[in-house]
Order: sequence, then structure tokens, then C-alpha cells
Amino acid sequence: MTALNNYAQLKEDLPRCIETMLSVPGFPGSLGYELRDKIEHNAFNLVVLGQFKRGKTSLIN
Ligand SMILES: Nc1nc2c(ncn2[C@@H]2O[C@H](COP(=O)(O)OP(=O)(O)OP(=O)(O)O)[C@@H](O)[C@H]2O)c(=O)[nH]1
Ligand SMILES: [Mg+2]
Repeated sequence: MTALNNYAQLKEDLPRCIETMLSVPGFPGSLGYELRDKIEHNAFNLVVLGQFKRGKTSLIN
């Protein structure tokens, strides 16, 4: 399965997970709506972690 297919599958599955989270008493609704909005608009953060001077910037560039 290509990464893009995988992403499409996750995009289908995640709203159901969010619905479940929203049904948990005390779960902040605004966070659920924000997540749902981000998924819908394909907005996400890509985080690159690593020790100092280990090639993070080179990899990203
Ligand atoms: N041997 C080796 N050196 C690398 C590699 N990638 C980057 N470097 C070198 O490692 C040094 C640091 O690379 P950066 O990409 O600036 O590392 P960084 O993790 O962004 O560094 P900071 O932002 O300062 O934490 C540079 O001199 C690069 O040329 C690699 O795959 N192999
Ligand atoms: Mg850097």
C-alpha cells in the first residue's frame, strides 16, 4: 500500500475516532472540532526530531 493510500485510509478512519473521543465525558469538544477541521483540510504538522547537529536541516532541505 502506498503512503498516499495509507493516508487516505487514515483520513477515513480518524473522524470515527474523533467521534468516539467527543463522546467521552469531559473531552474538550473544541479540540475534537479543531482536529476534524484539520483532517478535512489536509492540514498537519510534520515534526522532525533529533539531537543537535545530526542532519535534521540537511534531511528537510
Ligand atoms: N556524515 C554525515 N554528515 C551529515 C549528514 N547530514 C548532515 N551532515 C552534516 O552534519 C552537519 C549538521 O547538519 P545539519 O543538517 O545542520 O544538522 P541539524 O540537525 O539541522 O543541526 P542543528 O539545527 O544545529 O541542531 C553538517 O555539517 C552536515 O553537512 C549525513 O547524512 N552524514
Ligand atoms: Mg538545523
